[in-house]
Amino acid sequence: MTRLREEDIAGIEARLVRHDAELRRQTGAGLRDIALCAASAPRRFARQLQDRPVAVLPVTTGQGIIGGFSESVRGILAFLGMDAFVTQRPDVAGLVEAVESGAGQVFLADDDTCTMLDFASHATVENSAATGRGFAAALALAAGDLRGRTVTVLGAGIVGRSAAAYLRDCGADLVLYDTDETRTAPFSHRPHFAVARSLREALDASNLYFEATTARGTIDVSDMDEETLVAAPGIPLGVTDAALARYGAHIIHDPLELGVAAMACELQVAAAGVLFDENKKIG
Ligand code: 2YC
Repeated sequence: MTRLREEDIAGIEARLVRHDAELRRQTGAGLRDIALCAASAPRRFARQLQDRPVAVLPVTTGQGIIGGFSESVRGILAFLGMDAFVTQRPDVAGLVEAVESGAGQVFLADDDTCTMLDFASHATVENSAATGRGFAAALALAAGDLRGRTVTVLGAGIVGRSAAAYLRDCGADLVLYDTDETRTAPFSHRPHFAVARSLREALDASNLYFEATTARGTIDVSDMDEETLVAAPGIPLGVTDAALARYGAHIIHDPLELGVAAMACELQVAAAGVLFDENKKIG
């Protein structure tokens, strides 16, 4: 999992309104509606997001706290309409504080796992898979009807594979490419999936790109035109500066917002689903 740097997330809270407006221009939907699509959540869940406080818990293990990370997560959750706060203390003391303050959910991340948990339902979500669905939902909204269209997925890690599954459910055919062939091998005989043997072949297969690699400059200005759409969760951004300068409006990217928003919406759906089932059992 790529570890964000302080400079990657600086200014997220201050530019949330502007980023939401950019997402609306690119996809027709704002951050929260994209996340609700990623979670396959009925519109009624929009209300569900606001029912219990969420504690964001700094974690000092491993490489330690990333300056601004917890505050950025809190800002994103608050932007979705959730009652979110950062605990005063980190680690175990922070968890005690979260529980004692009546939080219904907690968001925390160490160097290996980034998750959001719901106490009542025991539901959990994980950042990478949710990020894949968040960016895939944005690409699907921007592209319109994906049935019969091909999407190229660059990078077949958890994010890329999660996006590929979501985009397949939207009716797309997928072309996957990864430098590590063991990651794409499982897809080579799956209907509606193809594995590209080179980056060039993958880029030539479509003008809808999902860039989920850890490489820089995967997509260049010569790979794009006015019809191209790119969803790029990869950190660092896998699009060259020249491509960004010329086609920035066609490139959906942020370091944390869509992933956290998708996690939050998926957790509400999962938690409500469990509680709904339990109510059904009780009923
Ligand atoms: O500040 C803190 O609490 C740190 N322990 C947070 C470490 C997050 C490490 N993970 C990442 O930087 C990225 C994020 C996009 C989420 C997943 N990986």
